[in-house]
Amino acid sequence: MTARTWQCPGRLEGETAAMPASEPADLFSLIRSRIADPAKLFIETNDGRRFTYADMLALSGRLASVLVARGVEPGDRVAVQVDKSPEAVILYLACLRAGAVYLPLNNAYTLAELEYFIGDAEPKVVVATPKAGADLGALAARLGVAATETLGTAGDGSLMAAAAAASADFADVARGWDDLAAILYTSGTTGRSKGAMLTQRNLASNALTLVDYWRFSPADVLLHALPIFHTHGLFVATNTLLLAFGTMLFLPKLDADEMMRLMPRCTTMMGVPTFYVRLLQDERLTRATTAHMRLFISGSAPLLADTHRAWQERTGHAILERYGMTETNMNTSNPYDGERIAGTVGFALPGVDLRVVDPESGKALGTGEVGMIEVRGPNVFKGYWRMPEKTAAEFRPDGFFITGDLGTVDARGYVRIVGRGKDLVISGGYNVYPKEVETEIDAIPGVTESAVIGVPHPDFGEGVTAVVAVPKGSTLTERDVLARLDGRLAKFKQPKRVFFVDDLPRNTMGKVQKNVLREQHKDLYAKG
Ligand code: MLC
Ligand code: AMP
Repeated sequence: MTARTWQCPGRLEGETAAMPASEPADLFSLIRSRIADPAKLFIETNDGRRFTYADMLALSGRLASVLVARGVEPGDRVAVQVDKSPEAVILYLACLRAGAVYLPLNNAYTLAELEYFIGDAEPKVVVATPKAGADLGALAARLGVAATETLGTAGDGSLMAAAAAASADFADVARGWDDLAAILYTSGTTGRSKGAMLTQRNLASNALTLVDYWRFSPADVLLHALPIFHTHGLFVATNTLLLAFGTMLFLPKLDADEMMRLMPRCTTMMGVPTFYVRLLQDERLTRATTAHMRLFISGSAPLLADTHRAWQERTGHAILERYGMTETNMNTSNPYDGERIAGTVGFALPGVDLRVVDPESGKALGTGEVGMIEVRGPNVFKGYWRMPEKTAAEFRPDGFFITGDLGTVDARGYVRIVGRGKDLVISGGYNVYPKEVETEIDAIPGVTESAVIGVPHPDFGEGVTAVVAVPKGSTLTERDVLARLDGRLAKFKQPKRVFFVDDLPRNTMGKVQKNVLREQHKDLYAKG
C-alpha cells in the first residue's frame, strides 16, 4: 500500500500523519468510514419517518446520480431552499458525493433576496419547495440556471421522483481537503452578502474536534429542532452526529411541546438561546424529565447568564456555551468536564489559535484586556466567493481572521464576548445587518434616513427596531414601512417596531449615534 503524508483534519495544526492512500481524503469518505452498521437509525422525524444509515447511503447515491444527470460537475454549486426534512440533509450528502458545492438558503428569504444569491453563486441546479418551485424556477431560468427541481417534506417533489428512477449505485467523486464543500452566504456591514467558502477540511476538522470535545459517541441521540440551512443546525449538529455515528430526532422547528415529548428518547440537544428561554416556560422541564440527557449546548448568540442559572436550577444541567461563526465554524467551547461558566464561551478549541488584539494596530493584548477576537486554524474558511478584496480585508497577513467580535481572555483561558465591532443585530440566532434594512427603508418615498438597531428582547435576545427620520408633517406610518419591506426582506429581518423622528442623533463627526438610540429604546420589549 502506498503511504503518503496527509494532514489529518482533526489533528492540531502542523501535526501530520502518514496515512495509506485509501484513508478518507474528503468529508463524505470520512463519514462513510464511520458507518459501523448500516442498519442503525440515522434520522427519525417527530411524525415517525425513519431513515437508517443504509437508507441514507442509498438515497444520497440516487440523488447524486440525479445531480450528475442534470449536468452537475465537481465544483458546481447546488442551491437549495427547502423546508427541513431528512431528505434535505441527504441532499447535502449527495452534493458531497457528487463533488458539488452545497449552497443552503434560509427558507425565509424572499425572491428579491434570492435573486442576488443565485446571480452571484451561479449554481448549476436550484432545489426549491414544491410551493415555491414555479416562481423560483422562473427566476433561476432567467438567471441562466440549467435546472430547477423541487423537494417537499414528505418524500415528494420532482427531485424525489427522479431519484426513484435513478441508480443508488453511485461512484463517489473524490475530493481533496482544500476543495470546497459548501458556500454559506452571510450578510455584511456594508453592501451585499458574501458567500463564505468552506472547504472539506474546514467542515471535517471542526466536526472531528467537536466529537472529541463534547464526547459524542454512537450512543448519542440528538434532539434536532434547528433549521438546517445555517452552520449550527447543518454542520455543528449534522456533521458531528454523522462522524460520531449517532442518531438524530428531527423536528421541523422549535416546538416546546414536541421537544418535551421526544426528550426522553434523546441524550443531547443543541439550540440557540431562544430554545432555552422557551423551554424554561414549560412546566414539564424538570430534573426528572432531563435526567437521561447528558449535554445541552447553546450558541449562535449570547446566552444570558440568567438563563444559564435558571436552567441549572430547574434541570441540574449546566448549559455548555460555545462560540462560532459561518466563516469559522466553532472557535471556542466551555469544557465538557471542567467548569462551564455563564457569560463565557469557554476555551479556544484544540487546533484553533485565538488572540485578542487592538482593532486599530492589530497588536496583541494581554489577559483581561478587551479587543478584537481573531482566529486561525483548519476550521477557518477559504475566503469569500469571488470577493478577493473583501477576503484580504478580513485576514491579517499571518493568517488570522478578524471576527468582528470584541472580547477578552481571562487568566484561565476562558473567552468572554463583550460586544461587537460590527454593526450587527442577532435576533433568535439569525444575523440581521442594519445596513441592509436601512437601505430598504431609505428607499421608501418620504423617508429622509433611518437607523436600525437591536435592543434587548426577552424571546429573541435582540429585537430589530427602526428609527426613521421623516420631514415634519409626514403621514408615514409604521404599517406603511412594514408593508414596503414585505416581500423585499425576510420576515426575521423586518423591524418588530418602527419609530419616527425629525432627525437622527449625530456626534460631532456627523455619525449617527446608535448607542443613544439603543439607550432610548432599551426597555421597549421588556417583559410585563
Ligand atoms: C421567526 N421570526 C423571527 C425569528 N424567527 N423574528 C425575529 N427573529 C427570529 N429569529 C418571526 C416570524 O417571521 C414570525 O413573524 C414570528 O417571528 C414567529 O415565527 P415562527 O416561525 O413561529 O418562529 P419560531 O419558530 O418561534 O422561530 C424562532 C426561532 C427560530 C428563534 C426558534 O428563528 C430559529 O430556529 N432560530 C435559529 C437560527 C439559527 O439556527 N441560527 C444559527 C446561525 S449559525 P410573524 O410576524 O409572521 O408572526 C451561527 C454560527 C453559530 O450563528 O455560532 O452557530
Ligand atoms: P453567523 O455569521 O450567523 O455565523 O453569526 C456569527 C456571530 O454570532 C458571531 O460573530 C458572534 O457575534 C455571534 N455568536 C455566535 N455564538 C455566540 C455566543 N455563544 N455568544 C455570543 N455571540 C455569539
